[in-house]
Amino acid sequence: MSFRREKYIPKGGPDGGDGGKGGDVVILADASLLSLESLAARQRYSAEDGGAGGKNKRHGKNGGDLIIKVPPGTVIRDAARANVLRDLERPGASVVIARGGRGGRGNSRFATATDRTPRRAEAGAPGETRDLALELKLIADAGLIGLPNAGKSTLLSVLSSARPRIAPYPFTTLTPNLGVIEREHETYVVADVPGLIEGASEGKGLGDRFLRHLERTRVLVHLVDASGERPLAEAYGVVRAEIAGRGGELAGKRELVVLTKMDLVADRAALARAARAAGLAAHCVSALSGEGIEDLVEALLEGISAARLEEARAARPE
Ligand SMILES: Nc1nc2c(ncn2[C@@H]2O[C@H](COP(=O)(O)OP(=O)(O)OP(=O)(O)O)[C@@H](O)[C@H]2O)c(=O)[nH]1
Ligand SMILES: [Mg+2]
Repeated sequence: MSFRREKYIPKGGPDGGDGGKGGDVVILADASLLSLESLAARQRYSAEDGGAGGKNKRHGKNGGDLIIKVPPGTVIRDAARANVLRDLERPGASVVIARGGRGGRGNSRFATATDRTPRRAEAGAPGETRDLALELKLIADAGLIGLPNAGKSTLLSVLSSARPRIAPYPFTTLTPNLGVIEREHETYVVADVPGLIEGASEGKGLGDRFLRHLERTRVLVHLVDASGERPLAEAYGVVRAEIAGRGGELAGKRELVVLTKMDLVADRAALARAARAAGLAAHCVSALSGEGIEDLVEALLEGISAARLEEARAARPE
């Protein structure tokens, strides 16, 4: 609230300006970030307040927006209701998650013919406040799947410079590992996730949590232990059933089938028959001898490139 006061104008009219708008809180997907860790240090994020209006109908300064950067793949949920508000899948995607409050109106706005000296001004509205839960869904080009002990982590270690834990027993891998393959200036990210078992889609084993990550991959690389006791068709089928049980897009993803530990296979002809009977057109590899690895990498990168191309086409507006 303010009144014009000048020499020789003892009773000037009201001249209080409006308040500025509060800043918005924006969440932006930035490809240079890989985790949400840097956000965990703070509990509360606010944009700048709007400035107060001034004399001479001066408008208050608008508050600056606060831009919170998160890695692409971040899902924003309402903390209490757990419903998804926004899914920032692509780099550059952003959302105004809380709007700043409107600025109040200065007293100059309230002058009327009957009230030339309004002694009231309007307070600004408070900005939006929200409690959010942010979750990063892993995004990789390819996801290695298979029963526990199939050789997933070992394969990741020969495909990339990742050094995941490898051991001759099931459930060695407890959280996903990422490895990067670099070819001709392109990088491809491969994820090694914990082994799947019967009932994974209903939450058995480490199940559900990791099927979720696989949804964000472009190609599935399905490993079957060629030296294992379980018949190929059965070992393959168990994992496929869990993928199907998950529902959604997962079952429709491109899949490369890989028979692992070929160095341990004595009767290759019998193995070839079993694969054919199961209808599996598989790459045969050994992480130990290196057999088949180069061919697998080529097929994998081809599959990833084709999937990326399809996505780019789908994302392009008409
Ligand atoms: N001989 C031979 N052994 C292999 C090969 N690949 C993996 N193994 C062995 O198989 C065992 C299991 O390998 P991992 O890579 O840990 O298997 P995983 O699929 O990651 O297992 P989980 O993390 O438990 O799901 C280890 O003892 C590896 O050394 C291979 O090509 N040849
Ligand atoms: Mg493993």
